Amino acid sequence: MPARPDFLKNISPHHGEIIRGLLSEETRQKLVAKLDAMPNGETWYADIYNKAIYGPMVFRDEELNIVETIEELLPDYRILADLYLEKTPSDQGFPFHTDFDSIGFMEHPEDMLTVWIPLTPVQEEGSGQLSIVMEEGAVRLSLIREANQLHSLVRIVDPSVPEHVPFQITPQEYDYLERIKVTPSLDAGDALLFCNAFFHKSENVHQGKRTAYILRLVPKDAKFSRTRLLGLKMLGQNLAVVNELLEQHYPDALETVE
Ligand SMILES: O=C(O)CCC(=O)C(=O)O
Ligand SMILES: [Fe+2]
Repeated sequence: MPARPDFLKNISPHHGEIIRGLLSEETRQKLVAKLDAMPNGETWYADIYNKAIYGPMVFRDEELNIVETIEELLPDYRILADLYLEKTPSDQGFPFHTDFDSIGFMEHPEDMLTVWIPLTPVQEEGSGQLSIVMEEGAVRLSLIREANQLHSLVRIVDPSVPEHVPFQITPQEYDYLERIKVTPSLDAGDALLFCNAFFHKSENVHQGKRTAYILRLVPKDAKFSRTRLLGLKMLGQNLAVVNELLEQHYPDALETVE
């Protein structure tokens, strides 16, 4: 992994970090047993993954010790949500994207940090690794998309804001992302930290299935946007977390929409 340049550190200090052996073999087995026993989710994620559970909230399970593990690793952060994705050769997964259904509500979306933990090894082509971008050109491009999407969310709540042309990635830009992407090799239970406001991509699986448990972290002092939380609520996105944040930070806003 190349050294993180200052511009990247200043926007997202942990982007691209790899933690070896974050989850012990024992924890991983317990986690897999719990996720296996849970039914497939019902959100649109389940259309592009073999199994996708949006917010199984298993990190709250004391026996897994995940909250303490993260507290030790990143004491300035707390876990907001989790996600489980099972990918097989017939599942397309995500091409280069950023995650605005998860982070559109942050005052600073780049503050949200993902801890991506493969539960099967992802060490070669065809194993379903996760690729991220680290170059300033690509990160700036993702921030253009961020501004564009946050503007659209504001428009949901206030239609008097004029529409802006949608963000579209050109074939040249896509080729550029492919050329400069970084694809770490990880063992089961290792973790890749990345900023999900920056482009990332799910690589192909050639055989069997790749499983990943994903944590969304926010700084303990993170600020959330009332308008954009309401926008996501109106869109019906990520409702478990959005409703919880509205109740905690803007209970008055709930009276207006319900
Ligand atoms: O694991 C995957 O296939 C995609 C994960 C992803 O896009 C994310 O965690 O934001
Ligand atoms: Fe993503």
